[in-house]
Amino acid sequence: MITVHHLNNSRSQRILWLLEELGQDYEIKQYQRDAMTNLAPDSLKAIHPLGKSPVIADNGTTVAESGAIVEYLVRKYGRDKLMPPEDSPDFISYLHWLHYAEGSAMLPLMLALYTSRLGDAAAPLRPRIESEIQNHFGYMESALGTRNFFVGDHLTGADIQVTFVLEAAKSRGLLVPFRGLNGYLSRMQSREAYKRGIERGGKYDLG
Ligand SMILES: N[C@@H](CCC(=O)N[C@@H](CS)C(=O)NCC(=O)O)C(=O)O
Repeated sequence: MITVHHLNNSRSQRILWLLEELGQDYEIKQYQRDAMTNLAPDSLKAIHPLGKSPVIADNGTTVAESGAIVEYLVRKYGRDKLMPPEDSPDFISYLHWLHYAEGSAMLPLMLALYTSRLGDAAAPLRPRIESEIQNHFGYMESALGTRNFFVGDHLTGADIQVTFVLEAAKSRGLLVPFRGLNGYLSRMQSREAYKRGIERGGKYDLG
């Protein structure tokens, strides 16, 4: 049985969605963010030293880091779903988007979040952060174009990784200029498996 260590309002929501897309049985262990600090409880450090979410346990194997979890679950349980064949031209593109989401696109969003707490002291950093947000979201918007998915003609794990980035941006009012990404996000959120993941995970509000 797969256990998802699920922190409210967090990236682990994407793992619940993925497992619903895969039609895989799983159980959820819930963790709540601290109301003041928004940090995860220390009990999550007993599962993995970083104390971050998501983490999964699968028959004694613990996997942390959402890109690694998506790759692990799709390879193990995907049965040809949610990733292109490794010998197809789409495979490199799949790897790119799968890792780009956390490896690159989240960084300017996190910098915007942290520096927003610094007030005027952050002023010298803001132009660079804002231009990087335009750079990354402009890149995603033009790469998506009129396509339904980031890779090929079907949902892949890469879409699940990218969708959280778009949700995080939208929650901070940063997605407004990107019409294509807004439409894509709505389509992802209207998938039945996405909605089932939300029902299982509980209230989801990135604030
Ligand atoms: N790149 C990591 C990021 C993990 C991460 O920072 N998770 C956040 C939730 S979205 C977390 O656990 N925050 C609580 C904390 O840092 O205490 C991943 O994708 O798994």
